[in-house]
Amino acid sequence: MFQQFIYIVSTLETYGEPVNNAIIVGILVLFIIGGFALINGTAYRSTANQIENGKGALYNGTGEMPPIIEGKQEVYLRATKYGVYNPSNLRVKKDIPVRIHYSADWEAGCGRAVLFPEFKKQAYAPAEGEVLIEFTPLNEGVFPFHCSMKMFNGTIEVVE
Ligand SMILES: [Cu+2]
Repeated sequence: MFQQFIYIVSTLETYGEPVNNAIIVGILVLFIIGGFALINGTAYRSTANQIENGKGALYNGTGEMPPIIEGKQEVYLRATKYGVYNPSNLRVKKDIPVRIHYSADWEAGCGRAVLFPEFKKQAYAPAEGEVLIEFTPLNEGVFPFHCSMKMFNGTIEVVE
C-alpha cells in the first residue's frame, strides 16, 4: 500500500501537478483509520453472539436445548448494543411450552422490540428487567424473529 502511495505521488510529480503532501498523507491516514474501524466493527458483531449476558449463559444458543423448568422451556434472549440478539439462534422442542425471558441493553435501540411472526407474539423489553414471551411451538421448522424494522434478526428452530 505504501509503495502504491509513493507511486501515486511520483506520478503526480512527473506530470508536474502541485502535490500537497499533507493532503495525501491526511487521506491515507483516514483510509487507515477507516480500515481499522471496519475490521473492529465486524469483529464486534461476530463475537457479540458469544458474549454472555447474565442469565443468558443458561442457554447459549450453541445448539443445546434450553432447560425445562416446571414444564416450560426457559429461554433467555437479549437485544444487545451490538445490533444482534444474544443468542441469535434459538433451539426448542416441539409441543413443550416456551417461556422467553426477554431483555435489552440500554443502547439496543429499536432492537428492544421483538416479533415472532410464526407464533403471533411480540414484546418490548423494559428499560430494566425482562418481559416474558410465552407460546407453544406446534410445528417443526426454522422460524425467523426480528425487531420491528428487521435490523436485528434471529431464528428459532423447533425440533421433535
Ligand atoms: Cu430495528
